[in-house]
Amino acid sequence: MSEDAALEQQAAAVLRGNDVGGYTKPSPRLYPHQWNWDSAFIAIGWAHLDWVRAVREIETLLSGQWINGMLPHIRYNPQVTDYAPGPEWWGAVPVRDAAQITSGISQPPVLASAVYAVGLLQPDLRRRLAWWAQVFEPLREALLYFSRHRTVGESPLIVIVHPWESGLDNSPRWDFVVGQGYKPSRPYRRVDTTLVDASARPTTRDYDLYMHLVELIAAHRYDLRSYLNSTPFAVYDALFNAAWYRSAADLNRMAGALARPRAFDEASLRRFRDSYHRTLWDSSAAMFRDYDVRGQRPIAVDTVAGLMAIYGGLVDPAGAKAMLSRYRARSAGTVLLPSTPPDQAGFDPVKYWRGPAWVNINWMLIQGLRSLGLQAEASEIRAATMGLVSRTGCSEYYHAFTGEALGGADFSWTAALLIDLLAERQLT
Ligand code: 2M8
Repeated sequence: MSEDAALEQQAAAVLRGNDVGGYTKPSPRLYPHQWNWDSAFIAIGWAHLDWVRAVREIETLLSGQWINGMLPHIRYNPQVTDYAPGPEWWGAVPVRDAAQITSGISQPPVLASAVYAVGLLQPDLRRRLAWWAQVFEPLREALLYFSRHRTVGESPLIVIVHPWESGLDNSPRWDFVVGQGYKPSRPYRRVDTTLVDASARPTTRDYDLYMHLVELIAAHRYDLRSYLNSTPFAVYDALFNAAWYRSAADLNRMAGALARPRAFDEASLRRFRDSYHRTLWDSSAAMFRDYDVRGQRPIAVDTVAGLMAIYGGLVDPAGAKAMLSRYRARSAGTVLLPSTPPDQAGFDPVKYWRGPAWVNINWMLIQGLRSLGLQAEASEIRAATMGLVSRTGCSEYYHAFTGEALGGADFSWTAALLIDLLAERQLT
């Protein structure tokens, strides 16, 4: 068997091992429920192995959609109790299907882009279009939720309200809030540090903030306008907003294929793109930075989130090349690409989103570079990513300097996106 075939088999076994029927656990014990952006990435992997199973993954995820369109970050499996925080922290949530139990915040909106990619992997045009037609409205509403309920004043940029919404939970970008010492009013438990070495997970101070924000947001029944003045955490996240923009563009592509009106008109997308540049671009860092909406100031911390405009299609090829080469120069001596460059205060090569390399982030950059026609740059990151996984397996993340496997083992999005990268290699 060739090395690629063996890798694919290994990755497929990870997905099958984490498959609980309707959804795929991100990892066997650490993350037993269904996560929003995980399932989007996971569906792309499934689409190569079993297209019907990919569709099922997304259907199950969409069954947790709220009345207002929000797609929560966790859809809880009621049979599972060894994850914290459990649903009791979120209280009653307005899910369309009252039988579903979810968290009360969202995650980077990559789903519409994943649905576009999964659809393209269905060669039967009628089946592809029939499925896109079925999920089009829920996807549009999931994106519109942010424009309707998560914007402030005139800006079309989207406010995230919890570090968990960023997907990059303990990124040094959020240290300015962690440092303020917020704590929840009630004791809470942690399961993660009983499963993974605490040195590779967020700190107690991080979790104190996470649980404080859960209490605050739940107490205000998930209405940003009601708690905006009392939350310390309301930010324009560069990755989240880039993901929204790419999803909006991909939904428009699906609308085109379905001969329907566009989901988002040109003028509103242009306004979004202009605001993204005006509010988030930092010329000294040569990348985008997040913005603290409460403090009305940019967050002067550089991480890989600042490159995600490449994934979003928010920069031109020359801009993308310049951003990437600057980031890579700052990351000399690391594996590709660290989640935080080593010269950034707060960098830690082991700790979760503070330095280690992640396959989903690399994969997103590869997609963006390819869309911009930067094939050589995309190929280099793709080879490095496949190298990381082939050396140490489908891990959650990888040590920024050594590539050592860290976090949860048998990690689903790593497996799924590896399958996608392997398939791309066969094409080229
Ligand atoms: C991590 O986040 C969860 C909370 O949502 C956790 O630490 O328990 C993050 O890496 C997040 O981006 C990811 O979606 C989730 C499941 O893989 O794990």
